[in-house]
Amino acid sequence: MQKKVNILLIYTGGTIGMVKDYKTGSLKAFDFDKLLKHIPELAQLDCNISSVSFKTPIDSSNMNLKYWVAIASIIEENYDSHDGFVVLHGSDTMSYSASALSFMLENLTKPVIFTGSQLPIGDLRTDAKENLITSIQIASLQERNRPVIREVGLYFEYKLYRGNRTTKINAEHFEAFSSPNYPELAESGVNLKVNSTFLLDLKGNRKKLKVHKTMSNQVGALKLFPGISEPILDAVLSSENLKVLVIETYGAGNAPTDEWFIAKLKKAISSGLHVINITQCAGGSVVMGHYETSEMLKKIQLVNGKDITFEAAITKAMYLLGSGVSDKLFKTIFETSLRGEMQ
Ligand code: ASN
Repeated sequence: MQKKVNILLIYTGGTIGMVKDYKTGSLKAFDFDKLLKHIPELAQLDCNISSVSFKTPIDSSNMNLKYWVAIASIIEENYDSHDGFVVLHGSDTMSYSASALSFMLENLTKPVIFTGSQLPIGDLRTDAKENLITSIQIASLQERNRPVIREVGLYFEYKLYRGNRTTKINAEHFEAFSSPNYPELAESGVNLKVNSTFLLDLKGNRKKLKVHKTMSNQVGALKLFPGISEPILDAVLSSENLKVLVIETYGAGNAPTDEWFIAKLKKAISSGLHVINITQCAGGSVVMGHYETSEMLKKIQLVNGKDITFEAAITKAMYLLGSGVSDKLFKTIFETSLRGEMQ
């Protein structure tokens, strides 16, 4: 007989648990116990649910590295006693957090499902109930007494995605996320359909969970646009303590061929800055050398971000810097898929 699974809900904040401040009219986070009272349906689920909450729930625009460590630590402390984890999180930065946690939790063999909502749980037309209930069901899925999902996922509006492949694409629609370069892991319709072939498979890896709690914020980003000027590039490149710069280039990884642009990047790279080339297109991949406009970038050793999302690129860089990866190995490791975040 299958044992009842234990699910831990981790409440960090976000719209899902917000109420209107009638003085200002704006939404603010509120108490987690009140949130559970809004979903009596949880009692019908065939699993044991326990919960922990951030002392002060946050709007996810205030998310930072310290909070990521807090989430990772809660999962670490409860890893052996629980079969799955559901993280309730604001949607604004959920893709960053799901990406960050995917890197921080090495050798993960249990589900960590991020979810939230566009409307508060107390709202009549809320999307919160479906998102929360199905996330718990997904985290509870077992096959031969082991979890079906063994990675960090993000569930929103009937779809489960690989967390580090997602991006928030809409501030209004219930379908707020997309995973442009990787198929859905599961879809909720009349049946809960899991696309097993796309799940992360550790292939017999029996290593223990390793939680990485050192992340570095010595990371910056630059989005290219036609007419970008030298002082802008200078300002970014001369930022104090900058170790990694993520550049959002055009199309398949293309950039202006102006001499000053290439020369400044080249100089920065030879002084130890890691410059990562990702595309500002929602879908598709960087292919350096495909066009003349990316040949020089390849030559001066930009790191190839391939089809990684902006969110995963930033958090992977934070993780690699925090792990103390040597300058020599940074490029090779960044270009390798660690948690299914890139091709
Ligand atoms: N501002 C909210 C947050 O990210 C948005 C939401 O959850 N839908 O916390």
